[in-house]
Amino acid sequence: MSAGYLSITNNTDELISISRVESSQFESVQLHESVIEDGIAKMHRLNDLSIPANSTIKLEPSGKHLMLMRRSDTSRQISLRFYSEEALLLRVIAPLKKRIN
Ligand SMILES: [Cu+2]
Repeated sequence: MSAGYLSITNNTDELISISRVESSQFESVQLHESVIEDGIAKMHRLNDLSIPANSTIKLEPSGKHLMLMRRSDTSRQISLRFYSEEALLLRVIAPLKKRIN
């Protein structure tokens, strides 16, 4: 299992909601949020990711992130597609890194 971190900027005047993320290199990609409950770090699955008009959200460790499950190749680059309902919003190519903490 891998985690995906990135910043996404919405430079339109309308809220954008990302409802689905896909990668042909993983069996599934989920939107997650890390929270602390009773002193224990947990992750929740999110149904979507809202980016308010003219703002940037950060997917980062101990916050919202992508959970990339069951990888099906060995490439050093990960290709991701972000959708709002059926509309493709964004394509991202990201490097794969070893966890450093
Ligand atoms: Cu997660």
